Amino acid sequence: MTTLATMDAPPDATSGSVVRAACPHDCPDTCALLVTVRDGVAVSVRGDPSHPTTHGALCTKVSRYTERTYHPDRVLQPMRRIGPKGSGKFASVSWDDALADIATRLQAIAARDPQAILPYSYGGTLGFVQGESMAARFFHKLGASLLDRTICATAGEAGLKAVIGGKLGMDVEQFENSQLILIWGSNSITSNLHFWTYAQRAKRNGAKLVCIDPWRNDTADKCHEHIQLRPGTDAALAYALMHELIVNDWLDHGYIASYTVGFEPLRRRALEWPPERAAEVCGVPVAQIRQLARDYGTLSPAAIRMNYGLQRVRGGANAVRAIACLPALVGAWRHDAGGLLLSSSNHFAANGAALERPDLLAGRKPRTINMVTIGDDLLREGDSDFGPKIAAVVVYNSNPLAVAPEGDKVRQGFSRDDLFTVVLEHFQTDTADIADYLLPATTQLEHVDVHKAYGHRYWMANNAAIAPLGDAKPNTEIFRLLAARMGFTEPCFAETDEQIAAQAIAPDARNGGIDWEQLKSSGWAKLPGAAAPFAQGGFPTPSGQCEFWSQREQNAGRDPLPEVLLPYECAETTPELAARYPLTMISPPARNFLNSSFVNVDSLRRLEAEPLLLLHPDDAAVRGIADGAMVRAFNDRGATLSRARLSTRTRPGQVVALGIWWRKLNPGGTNINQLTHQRLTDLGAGPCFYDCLIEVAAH
Ligand SMILES: Nc1nc2c(c(=O)[nH]1)N[C@H]1C(S)=C(S)[C@@H](COP(=O)(O)OP(=O)(O)OC[C@H]3O[C@@H](n4cnc5c(=O)[nH]c(N)nc54)[C@H](O)[C@@H]3O)O[C@H]1N2
Ligand SMILES: Nc1nc2c(c(=O)[nH]1)N[C@H]1C(S)=C(S)[C@@H](COP(=O)(O)OP(=O)(O)OC[C@H]3O[C@@H](n4cnc5c(=O)[nH]c(N)nc54)[C@H](O)[C@@H]3O)O[C@H]1N2
Ligand SMILES: [Mo]
Repeated sequence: MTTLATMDAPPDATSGSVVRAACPHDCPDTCALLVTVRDGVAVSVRGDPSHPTTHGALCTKVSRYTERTYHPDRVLQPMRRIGPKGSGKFASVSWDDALADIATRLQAIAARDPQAILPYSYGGTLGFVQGESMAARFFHKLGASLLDRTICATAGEAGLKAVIGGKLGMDVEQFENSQLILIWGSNSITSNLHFWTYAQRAKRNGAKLVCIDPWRNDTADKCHEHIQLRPGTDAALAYALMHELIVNDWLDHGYIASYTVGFEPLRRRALEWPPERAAEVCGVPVAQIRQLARDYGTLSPAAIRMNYGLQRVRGGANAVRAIACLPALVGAWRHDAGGLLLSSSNHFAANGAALERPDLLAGRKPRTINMVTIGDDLLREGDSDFGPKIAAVVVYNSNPLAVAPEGDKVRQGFSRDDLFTVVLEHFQTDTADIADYLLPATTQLEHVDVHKAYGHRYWMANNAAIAPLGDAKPNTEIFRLLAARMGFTEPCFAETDEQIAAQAIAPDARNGGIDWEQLKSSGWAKLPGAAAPFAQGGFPTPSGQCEFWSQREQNAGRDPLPEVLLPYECAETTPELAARYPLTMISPPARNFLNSSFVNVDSLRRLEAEPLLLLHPDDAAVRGIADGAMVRAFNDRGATLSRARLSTRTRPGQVVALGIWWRKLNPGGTNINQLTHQRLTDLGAGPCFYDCLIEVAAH
């Protein structure tokens, strides 16, 4: 049955009207917002107290959303470059002139080969309307190169898919009833705050909380136990847990027999991983692994909240595969409050084909560019293998100069004088600096959108609260106008944002009866469906079972069982590199930024102060680095400056750099991605941001 929020917007007669909105950011929480508008001005953004997973609370960043929207640095007019490439010097132009010139330039390139044009977009907004709707239609009709949007989650997705069939899992609202919660590769207080509320309730109910993470982050501080493993060793830990579950017979034989395939080969593989062996690989005490296995095997219901932090290494997908085997072994899926959650995305049925219209390709099969390797790909010449040299990039909802790996290559690529770059943005980011045209985009308060979530099960509506500021336009409108200039006459290019929003929610049993008209007034609506998705099996894998052993993986020439793969860069796999660059580096999110968004919001940047590098006191001592010193972090790919913070929150030999700073706001004009590489994960072709060797020296 569908639960619909039918409450009217709370009356707020004295202080203005209240508009129901949704947080657009790339975060599992997708909060329900109440925007108070007075005389056409948004005066406050609050969390909706009636929305169960938002429960009236917002993170610091989004509670300052009006500061971001009305920021004096907002780009509010179309701008054309006047200085040399990358100088960031622009003059304002009219929309007419900008659109006419952009259309002419793109048409000339398309006449040679449309695949020389590349869209580049990611998670600036996760809305279906301002994400890949009109934009995708535009690039499909054009026949532009396709973009593989891999920069965040595809390794984890591939890992989940192999074992449980997709991005499905526990309902976050059930975690409060768990007896054991493993928070695995996630700094929940930073990046999944509303889950943390449920974890705290569970803790108050007597649950044990364990954090599995290479550094003692804020979340680890508040858990009962912290397993401080080396990055990229999670699969070994998961196998050691399986070993203990097997030898102690903490197994749910009934669940295994009814709902899984491949237990025998998995058992044999797991028996190769006694805790002693994993302890060596992971760098954690044997006793801690044994205790964790005992807890997992004996406390019920047992829940795992994985997040994407653990899959940004070479073996990221296989680590997720190994962990995804655990709930079935102990029968945790039988319980509403047991099992695992990495992403809830596939609980929703979105109508991608209607939104993006791949049929506009009309039989053409453009090449696909992986967004992780944008640095190398922009620097590649055309050839029969690669296809045409990239001649134009249209960037929206992303800031590749700051977020893509091996930043110096990315900068060099975008600096090519023969590259035509259009950037749709709110601010003059690092990427905007290097554009030929910078086009002003609206923020979530100024446009319409509809959202699913990857951390809960509610469809969310975003009504526009205010009119666009200045000359800003929604992404959709910019592509609509460009399509008209290019002579695209299909009716889909004339659809309004409302019409697009109405198509996003597919008429599919998974969505119950939820539709856009209802959603607009209710703000949010929960998907139907049982809390425990796999209580009686029903995994959307080829066999319909939880696949410990995967025929599909074997057919693809890969290991049919989860594999333990150590990082590309570490003492074991690259000893010579490790001799020169002995420190492993991870660069997880800073609490008050969202990837590279909010870095320019002064009040939030003040909270983060400066780019910080956490260094263990032993590592600092041998390098003569004092707490608070400016340090240079470097490897063969480049160098960047940070402020050293000596801390036992990290382990010896490992540094933690909180990101992601804008290059131009980071001392020295580069950021942490100057050091990361472009190699891809085992499955899913994702990035390896946390698989990186560096050296640090006093500056
Ligand atoms: N405030 C804030 N919130 C965010 C974001 C943000 O930038 N800022 N980013 C958003 C985005 S894009 C995403 S994808 C989501 C998820 O965001 P995630 O990137 O998953 O972010 P974190 O929760 O910080 O999780 C990363 C954690 O994984 C740990 N880690 C690193 N390597 C390993 C490893 O090999 N094994 C294990 N076990 N742990 C490892 C890091 O130390 C860190 O504590 O959060 C979103 N929420
Ligand atoms: N070293 C390191 N690098 C990382 C990570 C890490 O942990 N470490 N995390 C990675 C992860 S998980 C991710 S998801 C990526 C994120 O990479 P991106 O998706 O590029 O995220 P942001 O840096 O937040 O940049 C989004 C941009 O979109 C703009 N924007 C927002 N809304 C709109 C809109 O409606 N229209 C237009 N035109 N623009 C809009 C914002 O102003 C912002 O500049 O970064 C990755 N990079
Ligand atoms: Mo992400």
